[in-house]
Amino acid sequence: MPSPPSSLAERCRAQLRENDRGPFTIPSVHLYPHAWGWDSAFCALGYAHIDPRRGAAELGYLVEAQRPCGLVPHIRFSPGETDYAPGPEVYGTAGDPVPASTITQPPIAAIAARVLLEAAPTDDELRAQLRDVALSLERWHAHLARRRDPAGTGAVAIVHPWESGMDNAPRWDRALAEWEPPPEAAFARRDEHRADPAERPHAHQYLRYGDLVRRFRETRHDPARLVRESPFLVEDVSFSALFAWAERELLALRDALDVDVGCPERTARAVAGVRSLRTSAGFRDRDLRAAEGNGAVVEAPGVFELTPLCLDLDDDELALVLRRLDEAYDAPHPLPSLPVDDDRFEPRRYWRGPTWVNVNWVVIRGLERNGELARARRLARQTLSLVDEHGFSEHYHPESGAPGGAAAFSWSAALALDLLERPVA
Ligand code: 2M8
Repeated sequence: MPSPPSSLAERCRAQLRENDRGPFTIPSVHLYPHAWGWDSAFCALGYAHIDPRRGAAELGYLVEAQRPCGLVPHIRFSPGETDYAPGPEVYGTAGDPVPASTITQPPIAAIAARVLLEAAPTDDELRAQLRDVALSLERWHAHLARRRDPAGTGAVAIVHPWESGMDNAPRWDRALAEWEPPPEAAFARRDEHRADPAERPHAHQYLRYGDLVRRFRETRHDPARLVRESPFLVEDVSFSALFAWAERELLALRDALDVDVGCPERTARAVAGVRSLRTSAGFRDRDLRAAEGNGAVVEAPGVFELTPLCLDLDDDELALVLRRLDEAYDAPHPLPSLPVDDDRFEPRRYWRGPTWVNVNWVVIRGLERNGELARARRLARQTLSLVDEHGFSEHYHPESGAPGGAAAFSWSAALALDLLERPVA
């Protein structure tokens, strides 16, 4: 007798198990063989509904790679794994005790830690694990507040598009065009052998990604020099919004775990930083290296502009973000990463059009927080049917729903599981 079809929740659990490499979870066997910062934190949110201690271990593995300055790297490299570029030799960390990249990614870990704790609040072993993690997160958050706010606005400035997690989004096009890298900055790509080049960033973007990493290696990863010398320095709306949310969760962990982390003034500053990025068109990044003057607004829209929903918005702010959500990000399979009527919209190319489960998850939780329950439920339903019908893909065509990028992708499974297990109220 054929076995009955498994439920979506069972398939989510099985996908995470399949990508589980013991101490960490690979984003996908097809393209990403190491531990990535925000991917691991999203996976931990899924493990909250399978085995919270396993989720805490995922965060523990990530923060073990913390740099002396407090930065938690965006990649912790797996020893002996060479099928990804750039590897630790390009970052100049191959000889380190824990080879890792030297740039970061949106700090989701505190958000995941809070959900893990809520899953098993009286588990002493879990609490001990999370206490250790929280202390590392405190150093990371303090680093971001101190080192990544060169304009003193409270918004977080990133030094590389990879730090946003939305690598080739149009929002970075102008800033990347501001300087000409030498041809020797190129490194041999490995992604195009394993994925359709029509879904990946262009060579001119990779040349700049490589040039930034090369320059950072030359600064010997001094955090002050990184910010002073990087030709790319942009206050990032989504990074700043997620940081402000993570700050709130770190404060909650302080009370719940009785551990010395979090700082209300720092959290308030992070929130003010996001608010400072508001324009009449919507929330927009600010380029601190723009030729036309320090602090020029980056006019390019993108789904990142909805992420301030994870703050407690006032009525005007909420109305602005909801207007943008309804007007610009409607599609048969929302949310497109770029408005479909934008000239640069490419429905299959990575962060220039496809729908991403992690962004949907942030927007759903933000709508929920701001009392927009009907919208939150609708987007959760649409997101769950997308993964149910098309599998755990890295991203999806916003018009047809067709899967794109790497298959068997961890965060699509982990976050679908979270939406199933913690349904919108
Ligand atoms: C993508 O980024 C990496 C570089 O960090 C890459 O293209 O090789 C992004 O989608 C990023 O957000 C994600 O964390 C990473 C792994 O899934 O892949």
